[in-house]
Amino acid sequence: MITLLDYGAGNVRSVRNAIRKLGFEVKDAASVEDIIAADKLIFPGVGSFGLVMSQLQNDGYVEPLQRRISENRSFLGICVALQAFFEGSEETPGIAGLGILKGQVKRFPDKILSVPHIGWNGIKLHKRCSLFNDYRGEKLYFVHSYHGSAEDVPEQWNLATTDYGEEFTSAICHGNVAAFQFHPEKSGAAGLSILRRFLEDEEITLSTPTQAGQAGRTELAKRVIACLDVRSNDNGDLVVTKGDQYDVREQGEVRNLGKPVDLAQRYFREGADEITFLNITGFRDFPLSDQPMLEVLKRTSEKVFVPLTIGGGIREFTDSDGNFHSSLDVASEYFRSGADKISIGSDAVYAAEKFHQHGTADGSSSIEQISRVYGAQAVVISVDPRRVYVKSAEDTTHQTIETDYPGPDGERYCWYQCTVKGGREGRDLDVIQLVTACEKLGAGEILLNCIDKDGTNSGFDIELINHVKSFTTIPVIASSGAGSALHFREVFTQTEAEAALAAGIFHRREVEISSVKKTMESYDIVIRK
Ligand code: 1PR
Repeated sequence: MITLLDYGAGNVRSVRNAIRKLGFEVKDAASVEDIIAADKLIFPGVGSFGLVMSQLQNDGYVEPLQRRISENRSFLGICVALQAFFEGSEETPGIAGLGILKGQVKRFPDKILSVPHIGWNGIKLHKRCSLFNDYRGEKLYFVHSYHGSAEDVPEQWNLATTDYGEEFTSAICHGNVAAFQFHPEKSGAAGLSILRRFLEDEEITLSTPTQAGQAGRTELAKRVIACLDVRSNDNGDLVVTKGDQYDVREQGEVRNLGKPVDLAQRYFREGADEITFLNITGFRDFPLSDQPMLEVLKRTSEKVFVPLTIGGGIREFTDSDGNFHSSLDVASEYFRSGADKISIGSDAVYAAEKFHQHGTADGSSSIEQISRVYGAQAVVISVDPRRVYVKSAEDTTHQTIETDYPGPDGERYCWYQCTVKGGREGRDLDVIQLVTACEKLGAGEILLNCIDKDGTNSGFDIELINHVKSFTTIPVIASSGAGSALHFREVFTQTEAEAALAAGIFHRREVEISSVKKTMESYDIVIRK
């Protein structure tokens, strides 16, 4: 029986599912006695440092946890739970951590790096540790903006480090206490093998320092993401569909390319680094009444152990009984159902318009609300832009680019207009206004679609991606237009995008994820194998 320290702040379902998948029962810690008596205790830290620590304070768990750790009793912390070992964090100054390790948790420098650090990176093990007996050096999944510095961790605790700009602490271990910055429950088979050792072994054994720490720098892989646009067809069945420039109907019928859970499982098996679900009619339906979508997420997270993002309908809503639901309520329901990140489309456009109108943030937008509780790394902005051609840059107040692909009347300039409601309505906001506002409001990643390219198989809009990349420091997922493995090479060699997403070519089995990765590797693009 494994005891889980869950205070309901995020996607703890995935950890629970991973433990069950490995054949163990899970029980929630409900009292101080549970923290003390637990045979094995897992603490999946989700949310901001301040939220985690104040929740522990409120529940009276700080002292029992410190005692458990000092007595070397079986404990595994994940992500923010590793950061909680330090004295404090730049994320929430003034809030004390557990103080087991000296020093402050720091933010990655976003002047020189894309922050958050999202994706699959390596680890350098500095000791032999039984938790890693079955580990074969695979990359593991990280998602965080803050980190413990390697130099703050004493030798007796230092287990693994990772490079992202600087060398940071990715695993600590002492006695039967361990904590990881990466997510074993989201790191595919490699992560599950580490988790299995923690669950199965009586004790953790640590031995002599290895030379591995002397090895070269670890590298963050470029991610390949499979996207499932989901909606009900005319019979009311939830199906994966795919449009051409957002038109998903063919001879009047919604195109049906498969069942969401089955397809997600297939992509997990085939090596997708992440899976994204977009509830494409979410802008008009109230998602919490859309139980099938929540069910899809719950069932997928039982079988798929890589990150899941869900988008569509993340906004505040008053239901037919007059009950108000904040966008945070909607997002929380998705997180509880197994989402690691939520993606906001239309509502991000409205928030950015308001931000530019008032010149400041007032804390009320969905982005701010969700980011405050779950952290920026859990908030993706899905952008649906389309090109608007102009004869010269002076013909518009919007940020233009000079394009190599002129418009219908030979126009050499264009700007990218943001749309809402699945591309149905264009707004007086350009993509740069959108991403700069959303970054300030607390978004952690941009899913950059392109209506002109969507479903065309003609390749990503490289000009758009470079345009956006030059204005933002948060990671960008290139999307729309992938037609071949070489298009992934193109996007990763001609832009700084951190990830590339495709839908149609994977659904129609025109290109396998493995061949995309093989092609990328042959051009020396770092991949997760
Ligand atoms: O506005 O917050 O409710 O979110 C709605 C979400 O649904 C947005 O993320 C929006 O992008 C998406 N969406 C709405 N309508 C459509 C549609 O297709 N009719 N899908 C739609 C957008 C874009 C991609 C697609 C790639 C790759 N799909 O994610 O999967 O373009 O396709 P390809 O590789 O086949 O070219 P809200």
